[in-house]
Order: sequence, then structure tokens, then C-alpha cells
Amino acid sequence: MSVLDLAKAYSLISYETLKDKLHSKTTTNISDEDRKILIELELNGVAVIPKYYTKEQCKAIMAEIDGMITDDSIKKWTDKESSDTRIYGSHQYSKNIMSFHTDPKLTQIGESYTNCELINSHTLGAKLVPKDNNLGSGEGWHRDSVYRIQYKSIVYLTDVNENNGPFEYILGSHKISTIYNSILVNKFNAHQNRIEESQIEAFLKSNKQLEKKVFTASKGTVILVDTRGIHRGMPIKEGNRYALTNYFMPKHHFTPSVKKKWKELM
Ligand SMILES: O=C(O)CCC(=O)C(=O)O
Ligand SMILES: [Fe+2]
Repeated sequence: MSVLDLAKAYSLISYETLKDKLHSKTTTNISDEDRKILIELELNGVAVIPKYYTKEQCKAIMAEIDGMITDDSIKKWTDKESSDTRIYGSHQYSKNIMSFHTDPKLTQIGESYTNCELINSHTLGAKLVPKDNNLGSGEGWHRDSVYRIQYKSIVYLTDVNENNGPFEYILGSHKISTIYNSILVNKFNAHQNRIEESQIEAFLKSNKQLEKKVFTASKGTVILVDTRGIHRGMPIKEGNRYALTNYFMPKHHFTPSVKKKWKELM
């Protein structure tokens, strides 16, 4: 089966890569500082920008998220443990969040990384609280997509330690070779984007050059990430975690059906 899965993954990844090439956009005038971030993103699949927002900015946005949570006219999503409350369209209700949504620096780094013109379909405003058996933000280990390149930017609005549901990433797992390896060696399916804890252990054992990294950080820190790589939000044990996430995607991926899918959640 794994050879068939490999062939399927290879053809779909090649097809998506070719489409991206046909829609490619070259970015110019990237600053030296942003180039360093880009190099890190390319190497590990993730890069951090500390102190992107001040404590005051974080506090103001958190208060706005709290206001949205108590506003019955605003659409929300919650997981079944009631640990993760999400406002997918939070940028529609706040000027501060809108400025994160349209942030030119975060967009330009993403366009340089993907070599595509990006659309930011929405900015998620989310609050995590500890509840028994919560799986964390994103509900366990996964790749957002196996076949397509993905780019998101997250800003923590609260200090995030090991117990506050930090973002966790397998460095280097954005590389396409790791997808082929996981199919051949670890017997993943071609389209497998959800990964059990035991499969993560097996994957790390057979990919000794890769390692997990937990992104604990102060409020105001931005994490740029290729979410094709394997990641999760760790289960939250104490405190709370507020964050914004920009859902960027290449413009040609933002088809009417994709647009409709996200609109329904807003
Ligand atoms: O919020 C997080 O820590 C990660 C959630 C996630 O899986 C994602 O945004 O793709
Ligand atoms: Fe994800």
C-alpha cells in the first residue's frame, strides 16, 4: 500500500507545486532583517519575532476578544471540552485586529516564502482555558495540509509557558521529503494529516535529524509558520492563552468554495 500512497502523494504534491509555480510572484525589496526571518522559516518551517506588539497592545486586543465572546451577535466556535473559544472573523470587529490582519511585513515574508501572492482569508481571535481532557489548539498533532504549502502568523497576547497551551512544532517537518518518509517508513496514508502521539514517536525515531520544539514566549511574540509541517497547540493545563492567527493562503487557493467554507464560520 505504501508505494501506492507514495505515488499518490507525489503526484498531488507535484500538481500543487506546479500550480503555485504558474501563479508565482517574485517579491523584491525585502529588508535584511526580514531576510533573516525568511531563512529561518525556510530552514525550520517556523520563525519567531519577539516583542512585535507591546503589552498595552496585547491588553487592548484581549479586552476586545473578551467583548466578542460575550456578544451574542458574533459567531463563535468552541471545542467539545469548551476549552477553545474561536472567533474566526475577529478582524471584522476590531481596528487593532484588522491591522494585524493586513500587516504588510507578515504578508511580505509569507509571499517571499511561498513565492505566491497571498490572501488573508481571516484572522482568528482565540481564547484557551484549561478543561479536563482538552486536546489543545488545533486538537492534536497534524499537518494543516499534506499537499499544499501553508503559511500562518500567530501572535500571543498572553505570556505562554509550558502549561499555557504553547504552540509546538517538529522542526524541519515542513520539508516534502518528510512526507514521503512518513509514508514509506512510518506507514502514514498519502493524505494523512492527523497524527497519533504513538505515530509522532515513531516518526521522530526514524527521522533522527528532526526535533520537537515548544514555543513558550512572552506576550507580543509573533510566530511565523509553515503549517504543512507537523504541529499542535499543547493541551492547556493552567492559566489562559489568548492569541490571534492570520490564515494566509495563495490567492489561487482562495476559490469560491474555500471562501464559502470560511464565511460559514464567521
Ligand atoms: O494555536 C496553535 O497553537 C496552533 C493551532 C493550529 O494548529 C493552527 O493554527 O494551524
Ligand atoms: Fe494547524
